[in-house]
Amino acid sequence: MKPSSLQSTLPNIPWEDRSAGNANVVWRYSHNPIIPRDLIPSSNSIFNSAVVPFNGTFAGVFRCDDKQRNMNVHRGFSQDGINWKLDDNPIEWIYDNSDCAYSQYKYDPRVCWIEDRYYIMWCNGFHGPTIGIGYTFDFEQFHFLENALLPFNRNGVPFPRKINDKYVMFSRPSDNGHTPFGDIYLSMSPDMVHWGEHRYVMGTKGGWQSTKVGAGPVPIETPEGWLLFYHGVLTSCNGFVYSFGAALLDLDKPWKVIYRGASYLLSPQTYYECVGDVPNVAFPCATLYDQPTGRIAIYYGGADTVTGLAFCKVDEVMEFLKHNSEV
Ligand code: BMA
Repeated sequence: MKPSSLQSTLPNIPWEDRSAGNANVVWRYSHNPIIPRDLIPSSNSIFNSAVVPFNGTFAGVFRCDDKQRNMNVHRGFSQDGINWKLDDNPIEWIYDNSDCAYSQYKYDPRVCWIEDRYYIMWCNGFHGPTIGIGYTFDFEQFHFLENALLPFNRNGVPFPRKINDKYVMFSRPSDNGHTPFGDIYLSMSPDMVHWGEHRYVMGTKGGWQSTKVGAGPVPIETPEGWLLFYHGVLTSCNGFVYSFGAALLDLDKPWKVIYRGASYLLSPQTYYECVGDVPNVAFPCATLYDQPTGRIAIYYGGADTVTGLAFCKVDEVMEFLKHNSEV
C-alpha cells in the first residue's frame, strides 16, 4: 500500500460558517486578526506563521519581528487554534552539527508532521536567504539541520509524506532583495539533508500572479492530487500586492500541474491586509484540515503585521479549480 497523508481527522478545527450573501470560495474569520502585532512584549509584528495539530490541541512556529526589526521564529500553543500563547523569546536551537550553526535571521516558517516528528522549514539568513530545516518531537527541544539549498531561495515548503521514497519540498529561487521574479520548483531528498532531482512546477501568469509565485502551506493530499495554496504577486504602481490562489498537482509526480485557478481565492481587501508595515499582503503559511467534513482553516499573514484566519471546504476548492483552471 502507498503511504498516505489522506486520513486527517481534526474535528476541533477552528471554524466559522460562510456568512449569508458571501459567495466566495474562501472566506475570512469575522474576528480577524486572531493574532495582533503586539501579542508578546517583544514583538513589532506577528505574521506568516505555521500551526499544526498537537496532542489534541494546537502548536505553532510564529514569525515575530522584534522591536529592533530582527526577524525570528517563536513557539506557540493554543487550545482552539484561535487564541494563542507565544513565547516572548525566539526558539533556541540545538545544533546537531555545529558547522551549520549560523542564522542571521529566520522568517516565514512552515511546519509539518512527517513520519515521526515535526519538521520546520523557514527562510534562513545564511549569507543571503535560503531554506533552513529543523525538527522537533515535542515542541520543547528544537534541532537545527543543514540548510537545504544554497542562497538565494525562499518559501521552502515540505510535503507531508515521502513520494517514491523521497522527501519532497517546494522552493522558490530568488535574489538577495525584494525579488521581482519567482517560480515554484521542487526538490527531493533521501534524508532531509541532501537535496536534488530538482523539478520546475509552475511560474508566473497574468494579473494577480504576474510578478512571482511561491508555495504557501504544506500541500493537502486528496484522492485527485495535491492541493496547493500559493501566493501570487502583482506589481502595481504602489508596489507588490500579495494574493493567494490554488492549484492541484499530480500525486506521484507533483511537478505536473493538473489544475490551476485563474483567479485568486483571497486578495488583500480588508483593513488588516491593506494597512500595516507592508501594505496589501495576504500571505498563507499553514492550513488545518479535517478530512471527514472537508473543512480547511487557512492561516495567513496580513500586511506583514498580523495573523488572520480564513476558511474553505475542500470540495468547493476542487470545483472551483475544475471550472476555472488555466494551467
Ligand atoms: C516576501 C517575504 C514575506 C513577506 C512578503 C511581503 O518577500 O519577505 O515574508 O510577507 O515579501 O513583504
